[in-house]
Amino acid sequence: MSELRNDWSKTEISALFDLPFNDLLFQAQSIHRQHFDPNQVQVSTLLSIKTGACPEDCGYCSQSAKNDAAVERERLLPLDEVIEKAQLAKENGASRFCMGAAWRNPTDKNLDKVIDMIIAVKGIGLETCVTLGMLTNDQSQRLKEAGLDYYNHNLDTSPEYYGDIITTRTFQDRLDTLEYVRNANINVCSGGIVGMGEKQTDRVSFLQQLVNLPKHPESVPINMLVQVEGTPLHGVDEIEPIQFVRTIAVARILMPESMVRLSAGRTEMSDEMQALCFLAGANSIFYGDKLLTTDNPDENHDQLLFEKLGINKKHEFSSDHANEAVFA
Ligand code: SAM
Ligand code: DTB
Ligand code: SF4
Repeated sequence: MSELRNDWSKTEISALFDLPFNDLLFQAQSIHRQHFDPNQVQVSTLLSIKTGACPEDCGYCSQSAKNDAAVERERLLPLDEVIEKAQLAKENGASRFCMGAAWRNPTDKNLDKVIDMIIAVKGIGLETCVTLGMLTNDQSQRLKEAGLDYYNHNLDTSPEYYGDIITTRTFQDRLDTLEYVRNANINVCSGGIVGMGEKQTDRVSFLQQLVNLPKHPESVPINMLVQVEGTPLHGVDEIEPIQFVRTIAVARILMPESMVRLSAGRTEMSDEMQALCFLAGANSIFYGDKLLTTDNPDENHDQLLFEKLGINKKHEFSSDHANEAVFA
């Protein structure tokens, strides 16, 4: 079994990126097989519970009030609408329901409403994940008490490139929120975005930050930038597909027991590129035709891709149902 380390140097991580592609993929797939069923992929469905008009200035995001992207601004969704969407996600085979809000941070009043949603979605028999921006220690504890399974909060990029992408909150703010979530004993979902014009050294540094957290995040979303018109990053040089696959493989090698999620950007990827990502150790995706505001491949296409690749959907349950895998 590969050991879990939190002391990776940039030189070591760079050396992984620079391996011949076949050697890198062989190593990643070998490690993957020590910890996971190689033919199983976990699926989560996303819902934007509060869209647009966000005060933050994230350069990639369609929902920032500071960007000119044409997203329809919406208030916090009513509970019955969330329940309806969660039920549909469950019928379509999702095991986790992730709710995202375009907030810098939730107010305590808004948190009450999100807590009602978490309780209702858990009642349907789905795992819950929310991404609401920065949290305080107390808010993290309240989410834990409500039974939240995962909190998503991404580091997004390297500390060195971060200031080119976001100026309204610091990299340290993100680390602080992750610490509160970890202290509250909620599973951590944290990753970032590649294809934002960063260099390979930034991808090295970003993964170094994630792997050297006191504990590896249980879930690591690797997003490929979805270029949205009206955002500052629209038109940036795209990441070369093989470099993207390398990033997935390195994440898998560094964090052998974490779920590595092939997240945003799949609409722009060929089936062959996604197959390489699964070979490199990705074992989770977002399922359903929409991410938060942008398109995701439709469910029929994903179902067909899974059939072509012989992949089963993993039905993951909370810890009290651990190891209860059901093959579709
Ligand atoms: N507002 C909260 C926050 O930023 O912490 C939660 C929602 S935010 C949309 C969640 C994550 O989605 C971001 O941290 C970013 O990594 C990812 N994301 C947003 N827009 C994206 C895009 N255009 N392409 C790829 N990933 C994106
Ligand atoms: C994550 O890392 N990716 C998801 C989820 N966490 C919340 C969001 C992707 C958003 C893509 C752009 C959009 O649909 O607005
Ligand atoms: Fe707001 Fe989150 Fe988008 Fe940043 S990523 S602008 S915080 S919704």
